[in-house]
Amino acid sequence: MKLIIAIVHDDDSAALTDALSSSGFGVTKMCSSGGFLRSGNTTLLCGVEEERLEEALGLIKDRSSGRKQFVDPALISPIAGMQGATPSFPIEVSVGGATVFVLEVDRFCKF
Ligand code: 2BA
Repeated sequence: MKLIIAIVHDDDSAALTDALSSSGFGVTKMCSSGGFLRSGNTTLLCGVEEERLEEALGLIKDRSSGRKQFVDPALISPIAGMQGATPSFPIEVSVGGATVFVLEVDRFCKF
């Protein structure tokens, strides 16, 4: 078994959760925040049998859209190499589609 950890945009999370659930995947949705933008995103946990891993990843890929956001540099974490020189104008940041980790599961039980 594999555990998919997928960090997605809040706006994609409902459709993605519905798609995974209606395809028979168990999914847990957690509220999270990015360390860079410090704004909300959604982290999904999805335990899948190995033979359905690509199917689940395909659903996540198809329903996670990349976005460009303008952010106030004062509200984000310092950008490497720009310490002391924070721009005073909004900067454009590309976010997502989905940031995905796939982990091996040692053991899965429900008590
Ligand atoms: P954030 O950390 O808020 O990052 C949002 C977006 O800001 C990132 O999009 C990236 O395009 C940009 N960004 C991040 N750090 C940056 C930096 N030091 N300088 C310039 N731009 C930077 P994504 O890469 O698509 O990441 C979306 C979210 O996925 C992240 O939100 C974070 O919550 C999560 N994430 C990304 N990589 C991760 C990792 N290696 N481990 C854990 N979580 C990760």
